[in-house]
Amino acid sequence: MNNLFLIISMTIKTTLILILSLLVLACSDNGKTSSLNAKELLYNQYAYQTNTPKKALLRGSGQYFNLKDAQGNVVHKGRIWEASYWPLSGDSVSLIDFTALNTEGYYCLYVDDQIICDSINISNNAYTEVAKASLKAFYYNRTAMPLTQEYAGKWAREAGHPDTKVYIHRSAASKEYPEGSEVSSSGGWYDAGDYNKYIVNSSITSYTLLKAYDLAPKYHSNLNVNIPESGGELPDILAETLYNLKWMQTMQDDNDGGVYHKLTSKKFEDFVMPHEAIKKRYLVQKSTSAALDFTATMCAAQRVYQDFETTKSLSKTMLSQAKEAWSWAMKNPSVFYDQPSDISTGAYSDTSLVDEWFWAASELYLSTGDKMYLKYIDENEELLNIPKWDVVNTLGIISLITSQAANEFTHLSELFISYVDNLIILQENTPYIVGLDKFEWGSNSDVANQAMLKSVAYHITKNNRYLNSANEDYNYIMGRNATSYCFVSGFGKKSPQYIHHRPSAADNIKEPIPGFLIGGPNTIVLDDCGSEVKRSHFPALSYIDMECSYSTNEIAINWNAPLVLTTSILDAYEIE
Ligand code: 9MR
Ligand code: 9MR
Repeated sequence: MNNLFLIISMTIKTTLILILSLLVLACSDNGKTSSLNAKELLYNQYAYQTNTPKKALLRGSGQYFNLKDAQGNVVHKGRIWEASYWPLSGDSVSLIDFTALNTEGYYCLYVDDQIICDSINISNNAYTEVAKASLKAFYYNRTAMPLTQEYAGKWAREAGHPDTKVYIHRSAASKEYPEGSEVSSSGGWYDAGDYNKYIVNSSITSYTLLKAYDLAPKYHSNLNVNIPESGGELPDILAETLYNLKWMQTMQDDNDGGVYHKLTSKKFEDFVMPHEAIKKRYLVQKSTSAALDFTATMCAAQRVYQDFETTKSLSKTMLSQAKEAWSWAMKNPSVFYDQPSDISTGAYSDTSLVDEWFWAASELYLSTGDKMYLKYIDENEELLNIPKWDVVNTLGIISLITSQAANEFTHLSELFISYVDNLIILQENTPYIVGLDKFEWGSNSDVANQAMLKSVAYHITKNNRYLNSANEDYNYIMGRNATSYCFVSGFGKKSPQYIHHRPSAADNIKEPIPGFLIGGPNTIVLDDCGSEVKRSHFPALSYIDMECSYSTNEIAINWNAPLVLTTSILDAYEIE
């Protein structure tokens, strides 16, 4: 009897899995054939900014399109060009260009007189709310303090992880702090959908937010995102970043200047609220990469915070801590992070530190003016690339070429601009108008980081071409991509609902916490939701809005920061 029941239930389960797989397959790789006659518009689902290029993409064919306003008047007509195929998405799309339409409003798009979409928004205000929400997202990821209703609205929650009592892990034991010693290392942001805090990733994130301020100080001085510090001396973006920097400062061992790589539980916590995640936490191994990234970030911070009364003296401490960390790295140049066997959380390990040396030396030079650092800048110069947690030399270049010492580094400015020009060529030659030729874990952050480089290129050259190109990256993120999702939680007609983010999953609130950029499509881990959930093998399409998909649907501080930078720069330069 039991066996019979088992066989029947297994048959039902297998049939269900088969149907589900067929459905998923039909919506992914085979979508090409099944949607041959269906037309789908891929577009910025939030808003196109007036006076910028406005492009959408059509899946499926058509001869011509027109746009009608709310009264039903045709306000724009255009031809639809032949579709082009992209091997990374496995489908073909045609360009729909309505750049010439510059009147604010909501429009309906018709292809060959058939309605395709009724909610294209053209607005003078296409960036502000996204800039604010993506910055506010950092507040929602704060550790060690309650999020009150006044600031967090329905996402108010109890404080999690005070981290006033964490333990020295075996890998971090020293004479002064033997294994098991209790220390305090409070504050900062959760890294991502998990509850740990990692120096390497905190560094690039904090730096990027500081750069967003540095490129548009006036804009940020007026941007209020309603956090507890709003209205104080510091602009919100600097107050928010300081919340994390102060935690980073506690990660240095003041006996030797070394910096612990991470503060973490041994294993990832379950999907529970922060205050319910109470596994013991540890300071784990000092590393050279942590020391160098810490050096760079503290120097960049020192130069920003020295201009404010309330943080003047703190900024001096930041610089002396940076120098201590640099000295430690000089004495310990090859201490690569090596994940201890009893720890399984994020590793952020890196064995190629040329770029970290370059970045740290660049920032030290800018903070001290000491020519001895020039030697390290010269020795460690590398080719430009898209910034990432383990590829940071471009951050050093950005600092040098946007600094008062920029005239000493004109060759780097030239290299930088020609690198960005090539990104634009790639973007212009890709059917999806995005400069990606591969999809990594966090592919959306590669798009956002490209937009950051273009924002910097605009800052240097004042050539609109760079802002227009950054704007195309923004349009990709807001929905004009192969998955047809708007990748920022809380925005757009179709956006992620089940992000891999423990508080969003455990809070019993239907909507995910807004303002988070999800990692986005890639094929690096295809079975994070189990082998029965099939994802597309085409990397640009390989995304699933399920909580289990940590490789495509997680959020992370280092992915959000370039979105803050780009949207705030696009917004600022509209009004400045
Ligand atoms: O939740 C974890 C996420 O933050 C990480 O990015 C990811 C990759 O390291 O791992 C997630 O945790 C998963 C673990 O790796 C495997 N078991 C399931 C965990 C939760 O989905
Ligand atoms: O962003 C990281 C990505 O480049 C790596 O391929 C991936 C696997 O190691 O880890 C990502 O970082 C995760 C970190 O390890 C733990 N917190 C969540 C991060 C985002 O997924």
